[in-house]
Amino acid sequence: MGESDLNFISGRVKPITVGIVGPESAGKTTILGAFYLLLGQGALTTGANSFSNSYTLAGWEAVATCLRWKPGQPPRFPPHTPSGAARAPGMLHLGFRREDGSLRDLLFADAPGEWFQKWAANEQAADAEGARWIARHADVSLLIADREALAGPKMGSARNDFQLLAQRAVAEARGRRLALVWTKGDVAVAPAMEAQIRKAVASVSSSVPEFTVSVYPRGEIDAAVGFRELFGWILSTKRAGVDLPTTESSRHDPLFRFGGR
Ligand SMILES: Nc1nc2c(ncn2[C@@H]2O[C@H](COP(=O)(O)OP(=O)(O)OP(=O)(O)O)[C@@H](O)[C@H]2O)c(=O)[nH]1
Ligand SMILES: [Mg+2]
Repeated sequence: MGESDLNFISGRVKPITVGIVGPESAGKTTILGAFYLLLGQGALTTGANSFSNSYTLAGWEAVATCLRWKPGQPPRFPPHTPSGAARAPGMLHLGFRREDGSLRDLLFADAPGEWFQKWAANEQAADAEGARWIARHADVSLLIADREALAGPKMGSARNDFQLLAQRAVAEARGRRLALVWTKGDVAVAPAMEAQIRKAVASVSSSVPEFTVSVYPRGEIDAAVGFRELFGWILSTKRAGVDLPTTESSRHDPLFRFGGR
């Protein structure tokens, strides 16, 4: 779904847009594929939010198909998300019906990590338009910390890149919801490194929630648990109400001040 298709959804009620912000190969598309597979099993949400509809089933199938077990073929990871010429990110839609009958639309932006790397280095970079769009429009941002990169041979530069991206994302979120999401939770990371990553996020706001996801079970913990917790938090997003001025507002209204002519 592209930017111009969004009218289908936003005509009804403004959807909640979720931006997944992280470098290349950080596991962003895998999160979306896992959400979709769990949705198909009825295991993503509870009865309080039941799946209603999606305008982008073909798109969801495209991200999740690699992760599925097929006869004679074990699951693979999704291919690298191409940056291509498109300037706005591809959007994936899910609609949920709540117990009170109301609908809630979610839009997930699956952007290539390259965009965010360019955006982190230079906010005004010409080829970071997609990252800027996400930062501007996301009601919820998932800031991705790739545990594999933070434990690998290039952990120092992965940490520096994260700090830069976190700074940019936190500044841009300006009060909107932001979570720190550790991907590849099956990979061990040095506690000192974990602390530095948390510090990079907490320097601006101390109440950033944290989630850990992995496609592999971790000990006793089922792999689905992390994805489900993350999705539950996303679904609990409420749109901030509009504060209309209440005090003596009628006095400022030209009609009441000057009367009709
Ligand atoms: N160990 C482990 N590796 C994972 C996990 N999830 C993803 N990976 C690895 O990370 C790679 C990249 O995952 P993607 O989901 O394609 O990453 P992405 O952030 O969408 O990457 P771009 O599209 O290039 O920006 C995969 O090919 C896997 O090798 C996980 O839960 N555990
Ligand atoms: Mg991707």
